[in-house]
Amino acid sequence: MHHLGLTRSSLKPDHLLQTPNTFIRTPLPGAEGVEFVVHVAPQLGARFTQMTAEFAAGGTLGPAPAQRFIYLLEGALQLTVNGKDHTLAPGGFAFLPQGPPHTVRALASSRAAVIEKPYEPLPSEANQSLSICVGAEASIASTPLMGDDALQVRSLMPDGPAYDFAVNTMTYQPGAALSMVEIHVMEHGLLMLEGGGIYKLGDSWYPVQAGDFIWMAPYCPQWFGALGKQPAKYLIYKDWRRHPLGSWG
Ligand code: UGY
Ligand code: MN
Repeated sequence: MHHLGLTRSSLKPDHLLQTPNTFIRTPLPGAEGVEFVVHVAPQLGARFTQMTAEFAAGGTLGPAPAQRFIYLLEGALQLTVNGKDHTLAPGGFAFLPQGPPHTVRALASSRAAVIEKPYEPLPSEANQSLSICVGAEASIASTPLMGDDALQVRSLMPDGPAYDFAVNTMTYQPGAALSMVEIHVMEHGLLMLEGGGIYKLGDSWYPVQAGDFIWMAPYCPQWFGALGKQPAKYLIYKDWRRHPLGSWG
C-alpha cells in the first residue's frame, strides 16, 4: 500500500525522525537469520550506529565492530560471553566492551535495539577497564529528572570515567515534559518505546509515537512533551564523559 508520498519521517541537517513506514531492512555481515533497520550511522554524521535487529528464531548476530549495547524489545535472546550464558527477556539489556568475543542467539522470534560505538580511550592509561554488564530495566531504580516526579530516568549503562556513552530510559506521565529546551554538545539516538507526544527538534515540531526513531545531532535544540492517557517512554543514547577535542582533552 502506498501513501502518495506522505510520511511523518523528516531528515534535516541536525536531526532525523524515522517512522516505521520508511524502515528498509538490510542484512549485515556475520549475522544469520537477522534483518537490520539501520536507523543512524556515520554516513549521516553520527559517531555511532543504532539499529533495530529483527531476529527469526535461532538467528544470530555477527561479531561487534565496536562496543555494543543491546536492549531487548520483544522475544528472548541468549547471550554467551566469557563462557557464561545469560537469557535476556524484554527490557533486558547488555553492554559488551570492544574486544571480548560474544555470541547472541534468538531463542524465539525477537526484536532488539543495538547500539555500537567505537571506544574513545582516555588520554591517560588510568581507569580504562570496562566491565561487561547484563541487567534488566525493571530492576533499575529510577530517579526524577530535575526533581520532576512525573519524569523518571533509568540509567542502563554503568557510569564512571572509562565509559564513553550512556543509555537511559525516560518515562513521562501523561502531560509531563522536559522542563527546558535542551541544546548540548552530545548527540542522541532515541527509540520511542511506549505512548507518544510532541518532539521539538530544531525549529520543527513533530507528533511522535511508539516505534519511531530520532537522531539528534550535537547542539540540536530538543524538547518533548507527553500526550495521551498512557505514559510515554523512550530509550535514549548519548555520548558521554569525553572532551569535545578528543584525545587533546
Ligand atoms: O539526557 C538528555 O540529554 C535528555 N534529557 N535529552 C532528551 O530527552 N532529549
Ligand atoms: Mn538531551
